[in-house]
Amino acid sequence: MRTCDMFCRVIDNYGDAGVSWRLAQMLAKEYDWAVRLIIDDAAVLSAIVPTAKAEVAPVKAGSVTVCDWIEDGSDVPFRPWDGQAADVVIELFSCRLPDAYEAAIARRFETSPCAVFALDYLTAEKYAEEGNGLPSPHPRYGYDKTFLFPGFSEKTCGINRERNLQQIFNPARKESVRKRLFAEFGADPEHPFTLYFFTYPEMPVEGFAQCLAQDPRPVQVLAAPGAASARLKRALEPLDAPHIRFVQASMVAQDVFDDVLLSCDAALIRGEDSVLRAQLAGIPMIWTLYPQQEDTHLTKLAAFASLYTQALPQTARQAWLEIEDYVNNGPVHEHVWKNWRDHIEELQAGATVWQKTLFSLPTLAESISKLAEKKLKF
Ligand code: TRH
Repeated sequence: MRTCDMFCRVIDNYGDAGVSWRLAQMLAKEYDWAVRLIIDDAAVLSAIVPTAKAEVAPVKAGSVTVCDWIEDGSDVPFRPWDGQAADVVIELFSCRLPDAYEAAIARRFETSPCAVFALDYLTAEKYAEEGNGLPSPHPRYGYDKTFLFPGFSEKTCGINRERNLQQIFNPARKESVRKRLFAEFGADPEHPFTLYFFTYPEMPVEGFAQCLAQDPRPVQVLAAPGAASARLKRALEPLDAPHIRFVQASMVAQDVFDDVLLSCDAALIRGEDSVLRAQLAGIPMIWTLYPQQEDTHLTKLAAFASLYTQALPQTARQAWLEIEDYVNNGPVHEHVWKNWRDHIEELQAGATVWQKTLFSLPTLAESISKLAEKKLKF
């Protein structure tokens, strides 16, 4: 039985917990590893995976135990801990491992190998290919930590997706799932165009409400909980736009989230994990990126755009790029939504091509397990 300890600090929102949980699940279920997810804010994880609660429990092959991260200064980074490092250790998103745990890794290396990884965010930028698999010696103990960069090519460690994803996003499930879920939300399952809306408050939400109002085609907005959705609702109220139906969705468990995406015709979606799920669902999507200082998110967007739009005809490509610029960068452009919808069929065809590309990439769990086995041989 392989043991694996994953460490995650929640910076904000749900993404860090969401990505960690998915990966932990895949390593446990697809590779039969005994995984401990040590997280500093288990409450955030519980919000999207209600069954995932921190517990002091022994680890089991094929399952994930969630543990509270006990802050530095303690000799015990989580409980129960026997003072040993696991076979595989994953430090997520530069969270820095606890001192006591690093010392345990160094002790383990004296007698047997340990596979230590630092997992970064998903990106289409070149550095993901260049940096993936590179080792970095620990400044104090000298053992190697290997960088893992998820990305959209074979040279990266791939994407965080299940092996059996085609079953989850099976179009044959769409109609029944949609009927059931939309009834729960009070949405119309027969509506010709439903947009799932899950974005950051930094987005120009009021301007987007105007864009929706200016295009007379009916749209049902299924809005995720959050400040941006509340603002969209307020902004739509005074507009005389009976063709827009606003429906508030509740927070759903991560597996139901996939079904929500499968049920919708398109998504305006944020972050890392959610946007990847929308792509895997094969629906046209507009991506609002996690805003970063010095606008580095725009560089990230440009790298992604160069891949994602490859299968699109020029005019559809332009429409997608313009709406992306609008939602992430905010220049006033009242026709972006209308132009984007004008190209919805081409955008849908492009989304299907891209979905196939994603299904052909290595999965993150597969890359980690292969690399780990190599490292553990020496
Ligand atoms: O929530 P996010 O914006 O979070 C992250 C973090 O802020 C992180 O620090 C940052 O670096 C990263 O964004 C880019 O976005 P994300 O990644 O899309 O995560 C949301 C998770 O929440 C995802 O796993 C899906 C899940 N979710 C549900 O399970 N149910 C829901 O109803 C909703 C709305 C989301």
